Amino acid sequence: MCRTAVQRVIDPVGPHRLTGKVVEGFKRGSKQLGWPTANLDPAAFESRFDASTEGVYVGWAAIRDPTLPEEAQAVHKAVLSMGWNPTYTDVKQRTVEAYLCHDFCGRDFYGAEMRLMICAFLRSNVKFDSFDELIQARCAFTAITDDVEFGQRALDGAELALLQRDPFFSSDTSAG
Ligand code: ADP
Ligand code: RBF
Ligand code: MG
Repeated sequence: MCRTAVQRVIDPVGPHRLTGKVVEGFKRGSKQLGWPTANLDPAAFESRFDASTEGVYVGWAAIRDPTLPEEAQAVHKAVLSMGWNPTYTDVKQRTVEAYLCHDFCGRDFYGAEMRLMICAFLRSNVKFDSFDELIQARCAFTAITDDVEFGQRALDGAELALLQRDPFFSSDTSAG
């Protein structure tokens, strides 16, 4: 049984427009959790938020990589985590990492530019007891799975849906 209650809200923020390269992490998103997360280069966000800013958010994201099929380069729904991955003790750097709601068919896109618009806060990051125990792993898995489902529905709301067509995603310059 999962003992950590997870409550979600849809609290509009910003929106915050961030542009940066997709960098490598610990490779746990896809392998351990079942949800790959494109990690944004810290240079793109470090000066934008103070160190206490954390949480699970929803937004929109686009990957610029001409080697990807056109539909893969569209503006996708994104459910993202910002913070210190409190469940893990080896994460020493704050991450902004986004699951893009699109099937990239096994392709990765490390080094590509990601434009990420953070639109609403869903919940705080939770420190799960331990990832070594199956019961906690299942608990966290369920939490992220529910975030993705809840987040996708939240982005269908009129106010957040409109932001998918923000000029940020179509302009040649990436100033946020
Ligand atoms: P890392 O720890 O290096 O971020 P992950 O296991 O989190 O590794 O996998 C993330 C990588 O998987 C991304 O950088 C990207 O190249 C790729 N990827 C494939 N599909 C997706 C997706 N739907 N959302 C985010 N990243 C994806
Ligand atoms: N990490 C945590 O330690 N606690 C969380 O509550 C948490 N929630 C997340 C929610 C979503 C939607 C995503 C995409 C990630 C979340 N993470 C959380 C980050 C997770 O630990 C990280 O993606 C993996 O460690 C792979 O980098
Ligand atoms: Mg990742």
